[in-house]
Amino acid sequence: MKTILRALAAALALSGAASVHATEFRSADIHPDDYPTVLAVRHMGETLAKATGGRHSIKVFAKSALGNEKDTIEQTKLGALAMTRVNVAPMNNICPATMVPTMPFLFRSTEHMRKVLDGPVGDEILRSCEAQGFIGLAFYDSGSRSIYSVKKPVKTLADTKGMKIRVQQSDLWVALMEAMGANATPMPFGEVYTALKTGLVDAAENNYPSYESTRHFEVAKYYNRTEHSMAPEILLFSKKVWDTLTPEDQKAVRAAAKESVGLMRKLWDEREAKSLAVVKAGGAQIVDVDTASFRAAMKPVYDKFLQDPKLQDMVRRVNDTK
Ligand code: BDP
Repeated sequence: MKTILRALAAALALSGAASVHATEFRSADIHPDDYPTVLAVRHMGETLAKATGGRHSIKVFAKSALGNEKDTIEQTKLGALAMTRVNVAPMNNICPATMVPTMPFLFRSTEHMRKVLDGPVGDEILRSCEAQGFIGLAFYDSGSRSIYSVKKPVKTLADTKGMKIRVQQSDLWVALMEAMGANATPMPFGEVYTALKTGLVDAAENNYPSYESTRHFEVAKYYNRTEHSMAPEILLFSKKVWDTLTPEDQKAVRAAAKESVGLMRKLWDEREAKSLAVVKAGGAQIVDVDTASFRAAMKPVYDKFLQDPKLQDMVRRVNDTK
């Protein structure tokens, strides 16, 4: 797979030499066409086309057409793909600063999360991915994530003990679930429905829109409001492709990405409300949780993953953001 990707990257790099002419940047997403992240990147493409007199545009490949998030991150790094929209989780191992906004119970509210990600800490995290071959363009909302389970509800920390819970592919996420006493099973998003249905896992965790769009609510009907993380989405541009662009065009790409954040937030808020209604109508039970017991169990996660003083300082600044 790696060799094929490298060959593809080389071929594209050659054709990329002509990038002063019209370029359609390919961007990947695992979500369906009507999902807020896909709509927001399409909108970004329209803004970019206007700003560059049609020289640059974006084609979004939705529904995992170009692979799961780990694959598209790899392709973006190689320059075979210009952009990808992923959650910060699969970047945690690659770019450690992305662990900060993933940390459990870090943000106090949506407003707090948005303020931090719009400010200097957000910019530092985006910039920190450059050394790994990615231009971090923007963060998108992803609401808060909660555990949804097949057989029994989760009300306190005692209920997650021994539960097999699917997580995203990140060491931090594995530790987070282990701190809850659960057995973490990392796997790509597209495999979760079957894993829940066949009993490979007892539970998964996500926000309302993903719980709804994947129809996971049909197989895991208890949506337990643990709200343990607000890990945002991140928009990544390939450094390899970036370096072929003129400074003006780089500016236009950045501006178009930033401009799409406002629309994304509006679409997100609407979709959260709509998804909640859909899952409830579909039989999901929304369970209230003693979140204090979960919060109290998270210290080992902070201790293990925030040993770097730079990351500790970021968390302190997040906490100080009013
Ligand atoms: C969704 C994110 C998506 C992740 C997915 C997951 O939007 O990027 O891949 O969760 O849990 O909320 O894998």
